[in-house]
Amino acid sequence: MGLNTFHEELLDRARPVWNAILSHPFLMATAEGRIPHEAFATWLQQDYLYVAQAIRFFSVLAAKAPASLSAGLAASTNALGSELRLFESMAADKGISLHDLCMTPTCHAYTQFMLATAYGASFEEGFTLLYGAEKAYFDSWTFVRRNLTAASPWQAFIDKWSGDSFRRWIEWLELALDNLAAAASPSLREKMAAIFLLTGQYELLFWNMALRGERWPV
Ligand code: MP5
Repeated sequence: MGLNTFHEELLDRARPVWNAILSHPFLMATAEGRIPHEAFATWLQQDYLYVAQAIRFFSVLAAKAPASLSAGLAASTNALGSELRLFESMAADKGISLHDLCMTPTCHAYTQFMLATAYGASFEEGFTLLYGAEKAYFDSWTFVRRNLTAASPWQAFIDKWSGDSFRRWIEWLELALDNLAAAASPSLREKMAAIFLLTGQYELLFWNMALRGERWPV
């Protein structure tokens, strides 16, 4: 345990949440080519709204970052613009509308949590949220890629989040997070761990939301 890096310790503590993500029926059905169009469309629409808020989240983090991390964060903020274009071209290709979308409760809560953490908590906590969200996507889409039974209509998304350049970004985040944690007090490290667990829970809720077609009660 003493030999573990901080990000490994976080993943270890979040194992039940991660196991639930990596056995999620949304991901298995996507891998096996039997995800209902409606469920995937809901994910695509809601993630489009999520990424638009992620641009704000990244920008706030970049502004608060120590000099050693600000360029890396600023570059990835810029990359999110082309990510939105990918959602738009995939949506157009598959006949999914991106107009007049309304956030589901889970997308709303998750993005509010993201922005509140970036604005109100320490940089270290915001950065931990970023790592949790990105790592959850890397692991989720890598799971889909490994379990693919045939060519997927959603291949562009699978490639984006399971490919080499995204893996290098994850490694950059892990090294940076471990360095931040090494310089942090024990109480700050505990706050970072709490943020990481919440992020994992929201990632799980996001797949639930898409699969079940979550709606506001009224
Ligand atoms: C990501 C995402 C990955 N697009 N959506 C959710 C719900 N979690 C994580 O973030 P990014 O910035 O698209 O790589």
